[in-house]
Amino acid sequence: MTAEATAPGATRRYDVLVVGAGFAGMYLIRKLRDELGLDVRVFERGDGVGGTWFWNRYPGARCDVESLFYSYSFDADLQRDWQWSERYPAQPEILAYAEHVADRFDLRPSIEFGTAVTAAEFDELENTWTVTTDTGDRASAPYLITAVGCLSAWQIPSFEGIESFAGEVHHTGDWPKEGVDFTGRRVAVIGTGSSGIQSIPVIARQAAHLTVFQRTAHYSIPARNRPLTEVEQRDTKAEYDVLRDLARQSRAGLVTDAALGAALETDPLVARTELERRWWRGGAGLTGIFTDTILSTEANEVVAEFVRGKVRSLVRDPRTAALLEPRDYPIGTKRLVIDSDYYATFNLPHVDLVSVRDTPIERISPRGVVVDGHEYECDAIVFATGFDAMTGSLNRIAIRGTGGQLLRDKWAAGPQSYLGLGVSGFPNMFMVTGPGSPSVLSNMIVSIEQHVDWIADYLGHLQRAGIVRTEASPEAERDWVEHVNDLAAGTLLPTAASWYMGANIPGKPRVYMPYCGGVGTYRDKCAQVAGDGYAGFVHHRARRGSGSTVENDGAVPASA
Ligand code: N01
Repeated sequence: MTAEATAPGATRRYDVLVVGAGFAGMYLIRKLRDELGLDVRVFERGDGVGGTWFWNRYPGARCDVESLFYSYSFDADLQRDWQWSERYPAQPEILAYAEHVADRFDLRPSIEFGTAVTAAEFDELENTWTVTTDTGDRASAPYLITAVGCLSAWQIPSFEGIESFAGEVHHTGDWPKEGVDFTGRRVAVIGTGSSGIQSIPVIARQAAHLTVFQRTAHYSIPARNRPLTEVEQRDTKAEYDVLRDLARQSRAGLVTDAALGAALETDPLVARTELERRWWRGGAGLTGIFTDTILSTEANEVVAEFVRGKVRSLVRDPRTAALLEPRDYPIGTKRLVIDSDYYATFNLPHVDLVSVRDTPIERISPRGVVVDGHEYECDAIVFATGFDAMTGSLNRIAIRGTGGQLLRDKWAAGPQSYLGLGVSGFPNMFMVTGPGSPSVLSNMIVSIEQHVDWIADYLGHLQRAGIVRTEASPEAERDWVEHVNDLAAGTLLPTAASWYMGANIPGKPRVYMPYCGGVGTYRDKCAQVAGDGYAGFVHHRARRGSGSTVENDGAVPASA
């Protein structure tokens, strides 16, 4: 099918509208356009592909998933041909990979760059979605797929006086393309999550002086990043079929070492040896060492205290070390950070740490950051203050479903979805890695591929069956939300004031948003739903004349 020719200003018609051209939007084009033959239109607010990796160009930006696995698996030639240079890929290399994929599969003609979707509305008579963009254009299609990313709506806290600051202001999630030169300048970094921890050592190498403002000390593990050898690449690629499959069935979309067992039942010497081994190997394997790290406070403390010991040995000044020791939440309940030289950076004479845990930032002055009456002068402020995660990028679009209901209103008390894929009251709309799916708790590319494959299979099914409208049933959605909440409640995960909980945004409801039951289990559940004729979705078939008939009532229980 092709878009109908339209007069200027008229609504253009397609088969599928997609919001976002990150890894999800790009694979959607490949799947829906090239395999199903659908006319797909993607709207992307950036002027290039890559999503997260298009925007997050801050110094030191690097993925915490190993490059050989942070890559698409859908095309054997692509995964064989592309050469990664390092164990953990840096942002420029990931962006180059995204651009290569866009060129290789000729994806760009399906994308409208520099175009943000501001509104999307479902027409109940026509069973179509119409989107409006910031350029005033309108386009409509039977299906709307959001591929907006989970960490795209960056946020700067509303500090008093912020607009009075005379120097430069940057947010890590909206970094200038041309880069920023901090040579000889006094820099303040506010925030010590993944973005802060990755950028601080690199900024420190340039800046004349660096002041880091830390509210919560986070757990950070050395990445031990290094160049990849030819042999590693060749051998991994030879085994890709098996390894990718294991990743798809795993907990986090990664091939990892098995756990030793429960922490308190493991011989302390064996436990310590394994903790050391994983620390020295680097990467995120530390929290997976015990089966109960995320389930029991005592077990968690074994790993947490091990990391604190490392902080004490890496940071020479005992007062600074004490501030950097993470104590405010169980390890693994906020995103574990993978760093390069983070703790050692605080041994440099021109780097200072200011704790704003007990005395918050008072205001921003024309000359710097004011805490407890003291003005820390600087020439530039880097806000590494994170994102309105998971729901922010969806809620900023006025998405209206049946009865004119706004998605952001429906989600006022927290996101509700069926499988993180569909939302009751929002027919023919699918979310890639939406809240209620493993998404941010997993290797995102594994989860993206699973969602896109599932959605594509479903669209194929709908077409073949002559179904014109599908929608998650309220019962299936309620059961799924309950299941997602129950799973989280059985762990330590909701105990941290994390962005997973919406705790970083004032006024945002505190709900544990991702599904924490594991990628493999979730995948099986989605396959089971499809196998049961898309149980939990209500289907309407086309009928001659007006309206449509209901094929099923979606009442098949969404048991988990
Ligand atoms: O954001 P964050 P991020 N005053 O929300 C602090 C992914 N990612 O951009 O912890 C003072 O984690 C806030 O303090 P606190 C990854 O999933 C991945 O770093 O709320 N401080 C915190 O220290 C990650 O988890 C990669 O007390 C304030 C920081 O700002 C996610 O993106 C790299 C404050 C925000 O940390 C988000 O990471 C980068 C205030 N008023 C990002 N408000 C990799 O792949 C907030 N803060 C490696």
